[in-house]
Amino acid sequence: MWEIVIFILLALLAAGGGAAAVFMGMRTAALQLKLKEAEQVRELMARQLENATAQARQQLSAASQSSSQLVVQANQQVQHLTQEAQAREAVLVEREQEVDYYRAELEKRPKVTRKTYKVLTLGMKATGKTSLTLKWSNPLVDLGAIQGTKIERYERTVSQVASKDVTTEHVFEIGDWGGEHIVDAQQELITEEIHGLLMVVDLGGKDAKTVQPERIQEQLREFQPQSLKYFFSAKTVASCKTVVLFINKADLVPGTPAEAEAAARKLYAKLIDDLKEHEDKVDIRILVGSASYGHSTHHLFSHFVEKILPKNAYDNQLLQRLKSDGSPPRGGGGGGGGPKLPPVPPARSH
Ligand SMILES: Nc1nc2c(ncn2[C@@H]2O[C@H](COP(=O)(O)OP(=O)(O)OP(=O)(O)O)[C@@H](O)[C@H]2O)c(=O)[nH]1
Ligand SMILES: [Mg+2]
Repeated sequence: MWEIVIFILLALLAAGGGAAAVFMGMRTAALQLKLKEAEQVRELMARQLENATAQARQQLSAASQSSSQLVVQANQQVQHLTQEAQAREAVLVEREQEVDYYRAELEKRPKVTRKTYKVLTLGMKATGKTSLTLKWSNPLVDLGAIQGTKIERYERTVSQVASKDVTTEHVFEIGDWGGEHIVDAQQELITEEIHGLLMVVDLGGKDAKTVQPERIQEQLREFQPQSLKYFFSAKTVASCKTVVLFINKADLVPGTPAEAEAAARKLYAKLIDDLKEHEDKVDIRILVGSASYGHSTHHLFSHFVEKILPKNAYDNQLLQRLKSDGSPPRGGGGGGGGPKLPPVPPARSH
């Protein structure tokens, strides 16, 4: 009986041992599987790590490459800018040298000063003041372009006289007042220092074809003795060297210039006499001519030069010019017994 029990027990033990062995075997297999899986995961992670490291290395090297490129570019730019600054500095130095050179040249030259002599032109509207002014102060002028004037100022350099270190430029400044502004012209006469006065009257209006006595009367009234005395105030005669009465539009009188002059002087005899009343205070000159034809106009320049310009202000060019113009008429002889006025329209040269 005991043997049976022992046998059974042994059998049970054997069976239990087998089962345990089976169990252990299964357990081992499961563990081996887990181990394999774990190894696979480890390998995967190792590969990923490797990839990530390689990528990071690549990025690092790219970054370091581009930063060194930037450094190179920056260096090049700095070099370029430095060269440019050097070039500019060289130009600047050159310019400074030029300035110094010209300054030194200027220092060597005599200084230029200006002496201005004022000539005032006045008269009633459309008597030909502007035509006349442009004729004697600048003969190359287109008279076709002239319109009514308020005030025009022209300058004409008359001469240049050089002394040791100063060149003096002598200049005529001509104020040409429009006929409608005769009061303003008188005002300037009173307030400014005037060296010459040019009174312009005419023998006919704007488009006159013959002498117009009523217009002449109007101008005689304008310049009656009461008004004339304003032109000869103490202030004016202190600086004014000459007063010229220019009787314009002599071309409206038929005949020779001598006949035209005689007729014009007769028509304006009253004004001429009234002006001569002041001859003791200032030089009075009467001229008869035509701004359109240039008759007697050149006498104005030589007359103003002779009366206004100091003798030490003449230069060679001016002397030549005066010589070719002929000396100004004495005692008011405009054309003398010269040829008849040319039957041609006014010059229109530029
Ligand atoms: N026949 C003739 N006409 C002249 C002469 N001089 C000027 N004129 C004419 O007269 C008109 C007036 O001439 P301007 O020179 O403008 O006269 P102005 O005195 O300056 O005129 P305002 O400035 O308006 O006072 C123009 O039509 C001229 O062509 C001249 O000698 N003979
Ligand atoms: Mg005018």
